[in-house]
Amino acid sequence: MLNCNNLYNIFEDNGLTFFTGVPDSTFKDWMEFLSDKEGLTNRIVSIEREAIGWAAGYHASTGKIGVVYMQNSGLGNVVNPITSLADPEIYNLPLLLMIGWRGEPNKHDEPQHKKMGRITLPLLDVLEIPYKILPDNLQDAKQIIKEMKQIAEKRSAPVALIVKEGTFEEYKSKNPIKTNYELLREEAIKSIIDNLNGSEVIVSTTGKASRELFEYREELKQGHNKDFLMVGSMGLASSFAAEIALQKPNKKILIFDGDGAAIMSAGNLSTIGYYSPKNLYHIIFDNNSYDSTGGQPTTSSTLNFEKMALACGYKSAKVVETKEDLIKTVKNLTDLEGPYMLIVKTKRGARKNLGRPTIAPVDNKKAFMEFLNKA
Ligand SMILES: Cc1ncc(C[n+]2csc(CCOP(=O)(O)OP(=O)(O)O)c2C)c(N)n1
Repeated sequence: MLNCNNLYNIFEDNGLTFFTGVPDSTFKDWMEFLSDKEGLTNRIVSIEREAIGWAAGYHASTGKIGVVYMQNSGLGNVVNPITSLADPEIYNLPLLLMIGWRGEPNKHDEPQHKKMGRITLPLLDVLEIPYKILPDNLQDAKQIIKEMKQIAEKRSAPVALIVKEGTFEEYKSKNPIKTNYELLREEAIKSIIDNLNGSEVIVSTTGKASRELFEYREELKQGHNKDFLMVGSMGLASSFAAEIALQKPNKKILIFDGDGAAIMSAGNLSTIGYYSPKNLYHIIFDNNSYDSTGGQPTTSSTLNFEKMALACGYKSAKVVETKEDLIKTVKNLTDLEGPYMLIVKTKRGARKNLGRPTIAPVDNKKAFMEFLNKA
């Protein structure tokens, strides 16, 4: 395993002190280290493709190479800017991609990572991006990082380091960011479920929100057919739910979203406002962080979701910070005209023993469609 400080020294020796990207649990410790370390720049952004723009801007203004980190699920999001901005046939911009390898073949991982895990290296081949796996010992890592940096420089084009799970030694931030709200996301989810009438459809976002919803339904023995657990495709819960709301005007459709996922698909708030489904209730659990990948900050602390929703054409929006206020609001939530946004301020964090959905995504979809299409 690599000690984060020692690894950073290698980056620094190679002039690599600018980092940007969307977090991944593969480099949770590395991200905590970057947040503590002085003398570097770390821009945590809202979607991977945006990070290519930040790193390209960094190169244009300094002549130096930026490091762009992402989970391999974000690789699809960067294909366009890689081929149309950084590519040697276009602007010829050097970048060092650091890609977390979820779903590595022959290792156990969640269903949504399997395909991308299998095609990560072939996809880099197709994109004509030279890559190496980041070794987990310092001596080899030093050699590979130097080599990849030189290739990026020589070709003035993107190169990639593939990061396997378990590459980094544990690192705990000395200044963890605090969110001083009453509720945890899981408590908020439970309060909402307890105060709905039970006929509502719920589309829940990527990460721990879906896992918590699944476990609570298990505990209550309610089945899962009214819930669509969007385990991958971060940010798409809102568009998926909005179309269902338009197609099924007699059903009440709720979105359980994260602040990170909502910001990742911020454009969709405007699309929702434009098509304006009256039966859509967009609930955002705003913990100011990408909690599911280790609690790295999102930009929600300087963003006003309520104003954003109204500016995008939602009928109304409200922020709640306490359990009491949440329960009061949920009791008659679906009597209101949508699209409606409810922002629930929550603390970071989740239970250590939180499980994962035990139903296959395709079975979840089948049961969900049966429920939706019942008269
Ligand atoms: C395209 C893409 N990039 C990154 C990830 C990794 N990822 C999974 S969950 C998550 C954090 C989600 O944050 P948020 O929506 O705020 O919800 P929270 O975890 O805080 O409940 C991230 C970054 C992903 N699944 N897909």
